[in-house]
Amino acid sequence: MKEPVAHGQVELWRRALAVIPGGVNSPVRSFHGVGSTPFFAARGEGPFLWDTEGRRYIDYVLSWGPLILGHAPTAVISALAEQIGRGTSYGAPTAVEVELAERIVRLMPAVEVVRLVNSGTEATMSALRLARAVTGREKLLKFTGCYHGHADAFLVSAGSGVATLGLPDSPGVTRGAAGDTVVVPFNDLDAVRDAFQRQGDGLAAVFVEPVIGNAGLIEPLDGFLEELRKITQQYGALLVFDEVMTGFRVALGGAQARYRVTPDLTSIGKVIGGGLPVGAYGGRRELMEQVAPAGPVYQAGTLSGNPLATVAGNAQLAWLEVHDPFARLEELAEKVSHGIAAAVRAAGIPAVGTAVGSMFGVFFREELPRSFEEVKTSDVKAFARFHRGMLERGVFLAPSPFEAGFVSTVHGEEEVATTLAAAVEAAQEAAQG
Ligand code: KE4
Repeated sequence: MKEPVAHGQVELWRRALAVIPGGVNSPVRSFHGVGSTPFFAARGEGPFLWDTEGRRYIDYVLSWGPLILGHAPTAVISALAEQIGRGTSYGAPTAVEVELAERIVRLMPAVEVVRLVNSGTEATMSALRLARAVTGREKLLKFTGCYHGHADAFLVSAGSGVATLGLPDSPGVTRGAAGDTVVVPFNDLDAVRDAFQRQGDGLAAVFVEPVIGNAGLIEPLDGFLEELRKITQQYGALLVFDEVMTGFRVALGGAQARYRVTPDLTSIGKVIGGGLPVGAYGGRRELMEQVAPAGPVYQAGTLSGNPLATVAGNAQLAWLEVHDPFARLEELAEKVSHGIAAAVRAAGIPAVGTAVGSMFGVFFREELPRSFEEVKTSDVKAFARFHRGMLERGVFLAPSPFEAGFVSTVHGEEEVATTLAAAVEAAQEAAQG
């Protein structure tokens, strides 16, 4: 493997490594998943990101999902500019957080009441506590390849950063925490039924990314989500859709609207904050009204519902609600994923592409994977070489074969053409090893 791409930012990288673990504030940003080192971002505008050396990249990471309107969209920036002069946080209720909650309730079919928090991790962690409280049970079932944030109970064969870093379960997660988590392969209903037959009366909830975005992009097989709904109802467990990534990304109302399956609880994040720190969990009224101070299940947060995150999220969701761009976004995501896969196959490397709404995946393997186990048979080394080649040609793909890609409303035909032209060259280079 060639030396990591220095991007002329070696000094910044040296300083970062001296004072931040691994030089980054979130592992997947380290480019460890592609055996390289990251560039340092300096500015974003529309579909583009610039590094501190002035190199421009067409950005398909988009802050790992939040920037569905692209970088610095007028709607979001003007809302923030108006708010910032009135202060950044009040520690008191605001009208704008009520407006954001009302919008989420209006748009997500399964959400009647919602609590805003500060990250997807907080959202899933709180949803799990609530599920355990209302069912009086302790265990949860999750799927390999699904990443639900870094709360202890979920860091058991998680996808995303953990899988990318090859840490099937993290040190520091206690036996007690991990022991309450049952993990089965995605799309494997026999394994789900078997888990419920063995310990159904102890299972509080099934957590699932309804479309996995943390193992590349894996769609549910026909009927999978519907069956999860039936099995959980049969055993009195809650069904929790982790829509932190799919929410307002695979459809205006998220996966629950796209697949018409109604979970009991939903965790969301990313898009609803317009790029500012945010998360939320919500669901059926009788469940959510168990959350303090309405009920006994404690959860809190200094900056939850923060006025900057809520004005940004409101502005972004309002734009989506008025324009509903999802049909066009899916066409764009299809073009990019299938075009990249075709370029890679033409260079002699097996590859296949897929898209769901504004999310896409490209796997360096013959067939579309139905589970994380299948994703792991991809040619990750060829992907790493391809990723570097694309970066050198000004295209920023997620620096891991276990992540999804994202398009925005401001990615146009020109950006797609540039991307696919770069893919032809980068694939031929990658094929030479
Ligand atoms: P955060 O705590 O990172 O806001 O959200 C955790 C989370 C929960 N659920 C799902 C489905 C998620 O995708 C995430 C976070 N996604 C990763 C991307 N694979 C965030 C990127 C990162 O970890 O830096």
